[in-house]
Amino acid sequence: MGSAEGSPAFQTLHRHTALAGFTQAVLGPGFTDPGSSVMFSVGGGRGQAWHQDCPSGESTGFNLNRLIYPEDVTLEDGGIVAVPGSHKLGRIPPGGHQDPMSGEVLLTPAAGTLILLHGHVYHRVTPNLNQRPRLSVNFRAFPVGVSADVTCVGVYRNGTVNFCDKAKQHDGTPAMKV
Ligand SMILES: O=C(O)CCC(=O)C(=O)O
Ligand SMILES: [Fe+2]
Repeated sequence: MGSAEGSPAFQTLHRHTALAGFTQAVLGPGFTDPGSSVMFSVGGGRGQAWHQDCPSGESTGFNLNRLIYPEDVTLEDGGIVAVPGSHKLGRIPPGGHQDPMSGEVLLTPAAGTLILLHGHVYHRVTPNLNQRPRLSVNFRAFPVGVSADVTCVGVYRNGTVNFCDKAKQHDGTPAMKV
């Protein structure tokens, strides 16, 4: 993961009027979108374990992922799997990091695809079986009044990880036990 904020190409994409329009349609006016992240999921990697980007609890704070895929993503590269409607189901239940969940949907985005994903939705990325990295760009947005710090704590099936305290790790390594 790295910052691409200095790149004119990323700034153009980040500030694209269509992206702002979609975001405003979902979040309403006054949203913030402070940064961007580029994720290289290494070839032969373990994907990303089931997670929610932030705690769902009683708080209504959440992030909106705006995921853009610059290259075709095949199942072998690592599909993105999500459970529609799960942002209303509370904390992700305990279980295996890549075990199928009821109602899950698999997406293999073509180059240029934009996926809007509520941060409380249960989601995972399947292992990259190829030797080339899988690429995704995320311009996270936050509703008015919600700090970007809301995503400090990622929620996994068997624990949580505070990414503001330590380096990001999405490979299914057991997180802090709850
Ligand atoms: O790379 C992906 O397809 C999903 C990444 C993800 O879960 C996230 O950025 O929160
Ligand atoms: Fe995520």
